[in-house]
Amino acid sequence: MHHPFTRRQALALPLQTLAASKALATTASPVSPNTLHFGPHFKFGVSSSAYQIEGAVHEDGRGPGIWDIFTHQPGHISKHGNGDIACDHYHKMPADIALIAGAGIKNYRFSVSWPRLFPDGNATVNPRGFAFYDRLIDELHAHNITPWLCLYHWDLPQALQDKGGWTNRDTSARLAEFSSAVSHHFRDRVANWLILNEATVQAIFGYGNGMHAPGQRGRVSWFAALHHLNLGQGLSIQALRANNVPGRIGTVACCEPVRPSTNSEADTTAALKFDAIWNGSVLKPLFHGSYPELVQEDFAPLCYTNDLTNIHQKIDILGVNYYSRLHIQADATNPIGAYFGPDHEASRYTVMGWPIEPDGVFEILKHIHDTYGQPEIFISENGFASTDNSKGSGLDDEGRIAYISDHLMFVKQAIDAGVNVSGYFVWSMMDSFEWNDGMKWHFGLVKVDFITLVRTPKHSYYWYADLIRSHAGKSLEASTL
Ligand code: IFM
Repeated sequence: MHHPFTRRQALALPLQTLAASKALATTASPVSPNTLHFGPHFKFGVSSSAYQIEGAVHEDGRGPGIWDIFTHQPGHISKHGNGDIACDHYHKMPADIALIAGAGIKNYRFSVSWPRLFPDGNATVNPRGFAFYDRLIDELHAHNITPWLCLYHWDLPQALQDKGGWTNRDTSARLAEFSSAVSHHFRDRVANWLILNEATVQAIFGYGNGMHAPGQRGRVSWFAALHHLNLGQGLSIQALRANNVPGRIGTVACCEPVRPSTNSEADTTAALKFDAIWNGSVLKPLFHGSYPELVQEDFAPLCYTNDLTNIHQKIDILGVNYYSRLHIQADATNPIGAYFGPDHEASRYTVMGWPIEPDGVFEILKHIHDTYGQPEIFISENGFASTDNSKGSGLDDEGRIAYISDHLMFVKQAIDAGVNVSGYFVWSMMDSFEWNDGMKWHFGLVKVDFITLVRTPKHSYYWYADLIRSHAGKSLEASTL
C-alpha cells in the first residue's frame, strides 16, 4: 500500500507498519500552560490561507485560480475534495474572527486571494474582492487583533498560469505589481506584510512532481518556478518599500533540518542536495545574495543580471514554518535524484505520517540564527494533523496539545540560546482544505463540520487560550496600526 503523504510523500513504509512499530501520537501528555513562559512581548497567533478556508469561489467577481482548475480535474485530490466551499469563511468571517478573539489570540496570519482581487491576473481590479478584505481587517481591528497579511499562499490566477505561471519570468513582475496594489490599498491598517508562503513547496509540488496545482512535472519547471518566486518576492519587497508601507515587511519559508534516511553515500549526497534546495535556495539568496554551491548550476541559466541583487533584500521579519525534519533518500525517479525517504529516528508520527520531532525546531532556528545574521524570526506555522473520526467527536485532541507544547518548549530553548524568536502561530485556526489531501486531515484548533459548517472549539483551543491568558496582563503586543 502506498500512503498518500502530502509533502513527505515517499515515506517508504506503509502507515500500518509505522503504527505497529512506532507510536502514533495521540496520547502524549500535554505540558501545562503555566510551565511555558515567553515573556510579555511574545506574539501568539494562528494562521490560515485564503483558498483553504474562504470558499465562495464564484462569488462577487472572483476569477479562477490554479487550485480551482486543478481540484476539478480528476485524480488530483483525495476524495475529489476542493475549496469551492471549504469553511465558507467568506460568509462566516465575523464569527470566525470572534472565535479567534474568544481565545484571546491577538495575532492572525491570513492570505489574500489574488484571483479575488485581480480576477484576470492583470491590472483590472475587483472592488468587491477588496471590500471583503476591508471588512476582514476592520473586524480584526475591532477585536484588537493584529493582521499579518500574506500576499501569496499558492493561489495564482489561472490567467497567469495560462501564460506559463511561475515558469514564466514575467510572473515575478506581476506579483510585484499585485503586492504594490494590495499594500497601497491596505497600507495603514496592516502591521505585518509577508510576501510568500513556502516558495519551495509551491515550486517542488506545483512545478516539480505535479502533486499540487498547477500539476506540472520536471526539473526545469521546478527550478524555474523557484527562481521566479524568489525574484517575485524580491521585487515585491522593493515595491512595498517604495510605497513606504508603515508596517514590517517579511516572508514565510518552510525551514526544516534535512537528514539522510541511511548512512549510505547515495542518501547522504541526496540529502545535501535536498537541503540546498529546501532551505538553502530560499534563505541564501534572500540573506546572502547567492544560491548554494550545490545548486548554482541548476539556477545559472535562469539568473539574469541583477536577479540576485533584486532577490537579496533586507526583511524585517522571517516566518519559519516547521513541522518535522525531512528524511531524504536517493531516488532516481525524482527530477533531482532525491526525495522523502524513511525516518529511522522518530518514534512518533501524526496520522499523516509526518514524524514528530520537536527538537528539530530548535535545530533549524539555531541554524538560521547562526548562518544568516540573526534575523528576527517568528514561527509562522506549526501544527498537528488528525482525522475527524479518529476519536469520537474529534474535539478530544490531546495529541495536538502535546505537539504544540513540545514544540513551544524547544522554541523557548532556542530563545534561551540567543535566537531572536518573537512569536509562534499555530497552523491552523480551524480545520480546512488540505491541498491534495482534500478534507482528509485537519489541523484546526477549531473543528469544522464540512456538512453543516458548524464550528466547535477543540480541547486544544481552550488549552491555547489558557496559555495566552497566562501571559496576559503583561502583553504590549496590540498594534498601533
Ligand atoms: O496546510 C498547509 C499550509 O497551507 C502550508 N504549510 C503546511 C500546511 C499543512 O500541510
